[in-house]
Amino acid sequence: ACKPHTMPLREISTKPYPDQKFGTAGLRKKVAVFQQPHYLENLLQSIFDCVPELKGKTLVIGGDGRYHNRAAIQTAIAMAAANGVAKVLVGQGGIVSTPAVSHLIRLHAAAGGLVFSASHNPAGPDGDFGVKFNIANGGQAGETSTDRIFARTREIASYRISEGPKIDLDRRGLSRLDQTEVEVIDGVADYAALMQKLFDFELMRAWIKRGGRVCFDSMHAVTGPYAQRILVEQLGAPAHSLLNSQPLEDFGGGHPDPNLIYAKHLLDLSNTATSPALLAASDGDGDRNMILGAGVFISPGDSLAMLAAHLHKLPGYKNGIAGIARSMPTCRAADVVAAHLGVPCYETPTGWKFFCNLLDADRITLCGEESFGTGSIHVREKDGLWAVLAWLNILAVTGQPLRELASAHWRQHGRHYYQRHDYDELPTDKAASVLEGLKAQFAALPGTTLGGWTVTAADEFAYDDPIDGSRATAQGLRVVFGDAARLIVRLSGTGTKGATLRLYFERYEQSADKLDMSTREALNPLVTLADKLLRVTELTGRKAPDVVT
Ligand code: VG1
Ligand code: CO
Repeated sequence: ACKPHTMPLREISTKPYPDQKFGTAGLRKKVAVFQQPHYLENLLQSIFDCVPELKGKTLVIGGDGRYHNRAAIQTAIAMAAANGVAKVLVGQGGIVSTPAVSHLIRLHAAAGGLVFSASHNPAGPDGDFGVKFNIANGGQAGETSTDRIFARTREIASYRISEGPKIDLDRRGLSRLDQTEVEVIDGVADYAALMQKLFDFELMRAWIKRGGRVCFDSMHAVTGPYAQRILVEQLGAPAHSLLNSQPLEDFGGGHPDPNLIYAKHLLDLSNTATSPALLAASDGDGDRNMILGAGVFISPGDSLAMLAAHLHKLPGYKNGIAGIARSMPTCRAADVVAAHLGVPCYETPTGWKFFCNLLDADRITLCGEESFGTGSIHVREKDGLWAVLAWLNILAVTGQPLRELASAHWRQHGRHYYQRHDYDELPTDKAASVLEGLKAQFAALPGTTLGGWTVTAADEFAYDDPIDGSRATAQGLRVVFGDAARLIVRLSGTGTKGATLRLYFERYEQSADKLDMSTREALNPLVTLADKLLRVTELTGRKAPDVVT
């Protein structure tokens, strides 16, 4: 029976949930916020109201397995039924990675998808929860659409929800809720089939059989079942190649952020004599990746550039690449490869949704972000396991160790040293004062020489989408020293407590004697210069960044 549930108007006017605005990647809040009566319902009804295309069509639902995932999925299914969605596809156990949701939407011509995830943010009853809404192309809804949804959350007075029975999420198969067909599917199968089309599974299997070793850490988040199926069952890697592959509601108390801090054990392992040839980790919802080889860490910016240089060797990309895109703070290593290949390189604001128009228009084949996110035209989200398989395929096809591939790349194209410094949980006004302080110096900066580099531009990044003409403003501040270096400052759009200030440092070197510096040594002059320019300590009281990656 589908009875419209009417939320009393009084409740709306005293509690308009003023904070349901989407950030860089969906809406993220503490679990307790999502558990407030009608909070999730308010948001979901606003989505159904603003996206009438969902009526009579298919909706894909999945999540990263974190605490509250199952409850949220039941609510979403019941509301989809009451709002006239024809079919819901939901992953078994509620588990579907972000890139796999993107693929399922495209494969089944769904009108959209919901991903319940706050990515790497800590999980559990005291942790975070999140909602991402993806549209028919498989990518996250753009800002115009999410702003409309946000506005709607403040207007609605009621929502529709079915009062039928709960769906058994653990049993695969078809059932019905009111007029809606609900199918619980294997969240891995279609994704694994897609990977088989893109990569040379025969060659990778042979490489592993010959003794090529891989170590992949799922960090107790969503990629465990994917890695088990693909790396172990399909490619023949021994079971001990996988670490932490059981998805847990609290991610085992860990922080599934694949970087040198939270996956330091992989860095340590890569520096031992018995290191596997490829070491990798993925994040909470499976869209990011960290890549290491024996004795070498591949920075995300390098990974993007090197993938661009080798991609044509892989079956799914044998015709080469149409172009590359990187988010503005990502280092310019990809630009160098793009110029070498004679293809365009686009610079977009942070957040994967900005790549989707370029992918849809075939302007780019590959794109990436400094935050350990890489992906391609195969879906409309970044894809952690895809990047790991791409690298595995490159190792198998070139027969060269990762370390040698990296040095050869730097010798040919030069090296971009890169680091990000995060200051977490700052009072919002203090974080803003750092940005304002830098902005105030913009007019005076060009032409001045600082730390041996001359400023060629200082501005606030804005992006005009070349496909739909939309403009995104206030996307971060940048101080550019020609090709030699860049300093970038922006505020995070994914944090749930206070403001997170991110500082990005980039330095480019081409001469042979400067290709093997430590990142720290290479960037030290830039960090010193930033201290003077930004006065972070003076303005925020913080002596050092909380996280350096
Ligand atoms: C961060 C990263 C950004 C990434 C976003 C979502 O955003 O910097 O590159 O796209 O997280 O990734 P911000 O606004 O906090 O800097 V994920 O894996 O958390 O969905
Ligand atoms: Co993620």
